[in-house]
Amino acid sequence: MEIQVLHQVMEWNEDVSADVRKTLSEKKVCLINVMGSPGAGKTSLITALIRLLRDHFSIGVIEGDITGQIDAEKIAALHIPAVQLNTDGACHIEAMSIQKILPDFELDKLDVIFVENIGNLVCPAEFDIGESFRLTILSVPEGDDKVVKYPLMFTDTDCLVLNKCDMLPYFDFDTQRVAADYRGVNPEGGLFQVSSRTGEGLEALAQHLGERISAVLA
Ligand SMILES: Nc1nc2c(ncn2[C@@H]2O[C@H](COP(=O)(O)OP(=O)(O)OP(=O)(O)O)[C@@H](O)[C@H]2O)c(=O)[nH]1
Ligand SMILES: [Mg+2]
Ligand SMILES: [Zn+2]
Repeated sequence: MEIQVLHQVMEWNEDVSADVRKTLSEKKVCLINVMGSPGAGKTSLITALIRLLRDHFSIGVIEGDITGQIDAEKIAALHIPAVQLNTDGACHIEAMSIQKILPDFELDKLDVIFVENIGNLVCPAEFDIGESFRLTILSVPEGDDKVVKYPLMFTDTDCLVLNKCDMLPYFDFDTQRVAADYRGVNPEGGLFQVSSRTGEGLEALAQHLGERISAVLA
């Protein structure tokens, strides 16, 4: 399968997140910025959510990776429009790249674009890419102290998804501690416990996202 690969603009650029947001607002497309560590389950969760949401919304995906197109191939295999963004070493996605990629999608036909950010719990949170909302994934094997240690990723998000909950019996991971830490820094944010593997908790998350998407489309 032929995947379109674009490269991130590396020189410093002005913040174009407002332009991206304006374009998406005119076209009524909801951009969801999915962030989390390498291997937290970003692609797995996006894939699972596509299955639950595709009957209701027209979906596209931008896959951010330093190099390669493994994740975009997984999305394209579901017959979902996918563009691979290679940052060539940069550890986050910038709005400039999103602005460059948007013309590759038929925006008039799309309702949602998931952006899988670079696997990184730090600087993706510092960059507004013009998203409608942010989703942060923390997976059980990463440990339950991450909200305290990487605060920005949890304060500057709209929704925290605890993934790999099927692994809870095998790790010392205190979900109540994570919930309390998260509530302390982000009282308004959504919180969902899921397993992208077993499907546990995904219906509730899909329902929540569906409501958020519908609000953008209205
Ligand atoms: N047990 C379990 N494994 C999971 C779950 N979600 C994802 N995985 C596994 O975790 C590994 C990483 O998942 P990915 O979806 O590739 O993670 P990612 O965040 O997209 O990784 P990068 O794109 O490399 O940053 C894979 O082996 C998945 O099968 C889950 O809910 N439970
Ligand atoms: Mg991935
Ligand atoms: Zn970075």
